[in-house]
Amino acid sequence: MKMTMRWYGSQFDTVTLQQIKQIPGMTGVITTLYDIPAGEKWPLDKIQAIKAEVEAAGLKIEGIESVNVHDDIKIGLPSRDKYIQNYIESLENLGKCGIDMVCYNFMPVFDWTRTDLAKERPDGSTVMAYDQAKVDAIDPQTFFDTTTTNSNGFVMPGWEPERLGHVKELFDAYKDVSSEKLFDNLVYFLKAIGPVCEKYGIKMAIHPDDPSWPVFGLPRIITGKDALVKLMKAVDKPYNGVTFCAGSLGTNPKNDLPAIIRALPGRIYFAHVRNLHHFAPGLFEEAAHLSSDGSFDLYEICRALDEIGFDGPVRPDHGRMIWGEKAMPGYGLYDRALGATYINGLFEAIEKSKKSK
Ligand SMILES: [Mn+2]
Repeated sequence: MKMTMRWYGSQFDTVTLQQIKQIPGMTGVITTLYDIPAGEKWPLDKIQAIKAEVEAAGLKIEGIESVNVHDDIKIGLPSRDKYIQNYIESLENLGKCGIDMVCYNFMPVFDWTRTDLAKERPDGSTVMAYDQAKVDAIDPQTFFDTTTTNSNGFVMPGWEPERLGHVKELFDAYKDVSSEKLFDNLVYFLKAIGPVCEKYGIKMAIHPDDPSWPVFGLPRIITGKDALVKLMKAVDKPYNGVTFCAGSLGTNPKNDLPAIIRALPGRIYFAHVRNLHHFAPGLFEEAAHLSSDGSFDLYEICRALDEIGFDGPVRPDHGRMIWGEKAMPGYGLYDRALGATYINGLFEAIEKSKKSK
């Protein structure tokens, strides 16, 4: 396991590489070219520049989150081949820089969805929260507008104003895309990028849908164990893998998180380890990482990862907003640093208890 933090680049992130470097056990970052819209090519010189910047801070780029997939690819429009070609060239440039893990998702229109970006908890910290009743009560455009105006002035990942300024058109474009069709389009995409992944040893790690059920009537297909196993079989090659995200898969309390990990030996390339607190089905808030603060057993999650021999990057994923910090919701420094330290402790204990047996 390699402990990492997501970092959006010095232009966009409130957290610096120097701060990340000072978190005990932190060896790398997961980054992206945040200003390149989905569908465009990633220029080699820009990748080289961010790589040099990260390495100058004594860290390593352990992977990319994300190279976003253009909606035309998800919808399966004839223009998808042009966008897939761009994606292949982006992977080629990443491969040339020795970057070999790419997280992506296949969620239509919206990326991860929350109805509250700063819900106050009794201790004064704020967290992102989800309430299905609120989603059911509003239309997608209003939902998009509220989310973007409440994000502290930050553009959140997957919520680009240029793209989501056309929410209605996007929804229209998806109206004939069933779950089956979306899945077929994903397989088409994965097969097309296979050769470049194999050439550079790039591991594609799909991020599960968040929340793990259809939102606003849009299909969601990466929702649990069966879906992930089905996708691994549909393109049964090492380059086709998974980002295990506890927070996303765990939005559905029926998902047994350690069982999902054990069902994917050798195919998990990246792990997002965090906690949620469930109040009722479809009603939850993000919690501190500690098992006792939420609904998940983080020890069992880390133990399952260790058991399948997972050796990829882990990141603490979202954190609470604490100590008066102002940052992109979920992506402050303080609580993610606390989370990383806790996760490191769990892995150390698992490692040592195995040796003592
Ligand atoms: Mn995640």
